[in-house]
Amino acid sequence: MSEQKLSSQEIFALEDKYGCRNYAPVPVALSRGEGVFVWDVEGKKYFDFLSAYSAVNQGHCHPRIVAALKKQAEKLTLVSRAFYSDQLGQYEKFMTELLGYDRLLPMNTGVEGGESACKIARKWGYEVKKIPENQAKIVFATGNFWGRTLSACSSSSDPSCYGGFGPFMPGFKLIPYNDIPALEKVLQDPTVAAFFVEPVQGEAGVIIPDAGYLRKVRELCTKYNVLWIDDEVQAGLGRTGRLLAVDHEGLKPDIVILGKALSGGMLPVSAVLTSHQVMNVITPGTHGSTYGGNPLACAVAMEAIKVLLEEKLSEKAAKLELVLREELEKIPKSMITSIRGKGLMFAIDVHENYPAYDLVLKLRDAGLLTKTTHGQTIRLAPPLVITEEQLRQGAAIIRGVFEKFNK
Ligand code: IF1
Repeated sequence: MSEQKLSSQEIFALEDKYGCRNYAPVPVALSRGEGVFVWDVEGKKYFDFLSAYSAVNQGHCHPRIVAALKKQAEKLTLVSRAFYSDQLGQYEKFMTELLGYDRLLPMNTGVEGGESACKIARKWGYEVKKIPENQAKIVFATGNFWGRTLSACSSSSDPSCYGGFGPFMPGFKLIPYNDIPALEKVLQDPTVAAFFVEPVQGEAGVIIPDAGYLRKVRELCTKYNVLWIDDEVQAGLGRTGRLLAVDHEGLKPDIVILGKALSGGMLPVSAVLTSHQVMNVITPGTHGSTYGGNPLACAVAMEAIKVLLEEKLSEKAAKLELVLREELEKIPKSMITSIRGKGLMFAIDVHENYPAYDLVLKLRDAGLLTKTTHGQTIRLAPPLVITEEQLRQGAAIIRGVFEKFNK
């Protein structure tokens, strides 16, 4: 079928007629991406300040990652784990040595990484911590978001995430985020196997915990023999200005989950990294995935990480944090109630007098794409390849839209 040139309106109508309405996208239909820019089907150019929720940290269609995708795609894409491939072992070695872990479980989506981490933690609880069978608990923090499966919904504190999807996974407990006394109390329950937490909460609106919180998480999980599961799917891989967000405090979780930018936005690739002792509770036949660890994913992920490292994108994000904060602070103070950010993972809370979604539409019209989360919060997360000049240009667009809106 020839590639039909559809208008934006035709695209909106097609999805509305034939698709599951599980999203209400910002009305813009994109057909091309390059670096920090995307273009709609009418040819209009935009700054991408969402980065596919931090999955394109390396920028859209990074040439090195596209080349790695093409090269591997013409050789071997998938053999399943019924057989070995020449890519998986190299990828596992590369990633475990880079991050200082013993073993890597390759999966596809971020939520599969989370599900796998929960399975591993439960089995470790029974076999190593000697928790009585079927009594293992996993503790989560309110405001968490780690995907859309029934387990992820079961751990959510957000009714819009879990409503209508019960009954829920047993053995999941919730405590407030950034609350050490609550954590210490719950970890004294000897049936707790793990504490599953984001180093910076993304969906909740870029909630940054107090300095030292994660260090106390590490100390308490060690003290009570509980596995610390660190969900770096969104905050990781350079987004907050370090390779892993926990690197800001030099900490080592027991289990790390990666996703999103692990493939530079090419295809779903996630990973769970941990020690021999923890990973070895998973034995042949106790976990798997058709596409998990496929040679295409491995080749792409290795190149995506090499790009992150060789282009020093974590360091760039750390440096540009100061620029973005400085620029955002020029927005009229009466319009914003809070600016939060680490690296290039920012969110601004808009005063209730100014509908944030209307501002998002004005930003789109002005050539910058982003989205709200939880009503009045606007996320700002450009690809980490953005230059200082481009960042200031994007921030000027944001400031201009706010100032015009305020008239
Ligand atoms: C949607 C949110 C962001 C994540 C963390 C695991 C996952 C995610 C910290 C699961 C996924 C995505 C999911 C996507 C939009 C986006 C999102 F708004 F939903 F919450 F980023 F904030 N851990 N987040 O943020 O990874 O299975 O999606 O690969 O569901 O709308 P996934």
